[in-house]
Amino acid sequence: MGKALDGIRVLDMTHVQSGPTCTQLLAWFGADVIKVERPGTGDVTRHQLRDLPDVDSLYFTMLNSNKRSITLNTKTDKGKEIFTKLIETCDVLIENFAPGALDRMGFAWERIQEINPRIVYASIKGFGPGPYVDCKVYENVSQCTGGSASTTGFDDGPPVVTGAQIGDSGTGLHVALGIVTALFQRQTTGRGQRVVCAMQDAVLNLCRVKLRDQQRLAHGPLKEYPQYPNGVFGNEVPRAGHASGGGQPGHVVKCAHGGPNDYAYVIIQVQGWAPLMKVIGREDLIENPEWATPEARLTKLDDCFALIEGWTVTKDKFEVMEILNDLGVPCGPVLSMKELAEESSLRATGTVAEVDHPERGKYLTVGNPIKLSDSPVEVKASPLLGEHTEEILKEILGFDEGDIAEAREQGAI
Ligand code: CAO
Repeated sequence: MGKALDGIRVLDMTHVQSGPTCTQLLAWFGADVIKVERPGTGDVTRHQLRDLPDVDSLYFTMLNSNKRSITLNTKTDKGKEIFTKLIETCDVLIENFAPGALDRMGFAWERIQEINPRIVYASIKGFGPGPYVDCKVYENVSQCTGGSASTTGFDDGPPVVTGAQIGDSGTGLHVALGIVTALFQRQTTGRGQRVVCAMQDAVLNLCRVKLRDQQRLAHGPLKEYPQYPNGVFGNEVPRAGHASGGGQPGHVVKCAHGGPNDYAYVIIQVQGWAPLMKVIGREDLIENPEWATPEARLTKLDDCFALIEGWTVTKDKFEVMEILNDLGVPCGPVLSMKELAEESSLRATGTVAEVDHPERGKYLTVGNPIKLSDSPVEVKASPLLGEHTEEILKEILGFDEGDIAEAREQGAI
């Protein structure tokens, strides 16, 4: 079966996490992704956090599957010549270097357009235009500058960064949409365009509900926050602990066994109150006016969840899920990475996939979470450094053995 992005060729100058997540998605959807890496070293993550000696790290292999790798020093004359030819034949160029790096190589947007007016040129940076435009940025920096850290954690503790890589992988997702949208518009205009996404902007977009709350603060306390009614609200959105960001109160509650992840998250919808009280043996509170309505419960949400926890601690988190799900109460067990890796339903859908790598052997990765009915995804191994250099030069640029030897002599590949 064909793939959604068959025929689209991506010149991938990305490294570390944010850019590679984007191009991995494009590769899964069928694009021919050509990863350009510096000869000798390649993407820095090949060597970072290695679990096995002399083998590409899981960091790299889990972000670069289904791509081809060409080594190319784009700072040499021959390297620039090859890079220019590749730009001519590609539909997309993407990079996430420190600000200005591609311009310093001699490839400003104006020059790229001259070489190929149909190319979509995407960049990821830490910040958009403004005081920090020239700064280098990593994941946790963007979580701090995009509003996630200030709104995550507990009221009496410091700002907290999350395990979800919303700055890197979150921005990669945004950029993938930008690229596909630009390719769609190219069908009518015939022109490529510039796609830029700053990590600060992507994180803020994901923290949209917190900017909502910042504006609500001007009109009174945030009643679903744990600070209400006894705590103090300042003039900035406080950290909400485990409180649900929506209008439906929710909280983590302890379950049986007492392990670090023996918890479940339970939400009290209006219609969930009666079944919840019934299952925990407090039918007396179902109609009690002190407890029966969301308004009445708002001032004692801690008490509500303490009551529920009194029941959940007697049950396994999976039992809690099963029982409450049957009652239509939204809830979920807190799953560890070990449990997720072993979860058979995620294996069945390909969201967790086992991949065979020529040097490392079998390893687990997160497959494509976006499922298309007409574009199946087979997760393949990441490329070895420069694995496809000759293949790409021959197949795409028509190089012969002599041309390749010359490029090699000049240190370009
Ligand atoms: N041939 C020749 N030179 C190459 C090359 C190639 N194939 N690939 C990269 N280089 C050069 C770059 O041109 C750059 O050179 P100059 O400094 O002379 O312009 C140099 O390698 C280093 O690139 P860099 O500055 O991007 O790398 P860094 O390790 O110093 O910074 C990072 C890394 C991530 C902080 C920075 O790239 C950045 O801020 N990127 C944008 C935001 C981003 O994506 N961050 C998320 C990363 S994941 O947490």
